[in-house]
Amino acid sequence: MSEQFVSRKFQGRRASAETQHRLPPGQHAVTDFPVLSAGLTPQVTQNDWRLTIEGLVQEPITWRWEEFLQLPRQEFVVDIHCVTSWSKFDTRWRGVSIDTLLEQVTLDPRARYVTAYSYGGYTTNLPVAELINGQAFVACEYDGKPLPREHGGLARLVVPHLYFWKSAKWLRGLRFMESDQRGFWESLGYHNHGDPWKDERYSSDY
Ligand SMILES: Nc1nc2c(c(=O)[nH]1)N[C@H]1C(S)=C(S)[C@@H](COP(=O)(O)O)O[C@H]1N2
Ligand SMILES: [Mo]
Repeated sequence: MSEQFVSRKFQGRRASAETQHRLPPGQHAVTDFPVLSAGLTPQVTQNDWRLTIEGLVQEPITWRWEEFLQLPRQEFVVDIHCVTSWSKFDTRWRGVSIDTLLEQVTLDPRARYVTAYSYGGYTTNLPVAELINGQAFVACEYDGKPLPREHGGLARLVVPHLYFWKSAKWLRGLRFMESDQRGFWESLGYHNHGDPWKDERYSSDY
């Protein structure tokens, strides 16, 4: 009896040691998928949906839903980290890489920062360098199904290497700019960059 207890405890420790290297500081793993929204869930129909790239581009571009669905999609299996301290391993998405979207515009070389803006008014800011080269995508499927509304459907940004508030739900567009402009949470005291591995949670964490 006591031997079994000891060995089970030992296995538990080993399992957590295996996942420990995937947990950024101060995070714990969850198996459910919490919903975090700073307001009501916008109801955008497929007919009304648009995604725009604008700002420092030669010509802005807007996709309608059926045009967006024509773009090459990829599967992404990534760990996500919310600043409220939950992390979720191996989340499986399908979507369009930001690299694929950017193939269709000519970026002005001065474009160094992006504001991602959403239906409902949410915004978040990112350096261009952290959106490209396979680091970010616009997801329209989660776990083999259309992305649920509460998780950002019809489509959301996913930037897994930064805290999950940077992954704007109900994405409406990306605005490319020369200078950095703080988004919704960044203006309210959250860190401007938000790297979970550097524990960049609040503006005071510099
Ligand atoms: N448009 C929009 N995007 C958003 C948010 C939001 O309130 N509105 N919340 C952010 C935060 S704080 C987190 S942790 C994740 C939560 O995504 P989830 O609800 O799919 O877990 O979305 C981010 N993107
Ligand atoms: Mo969050």
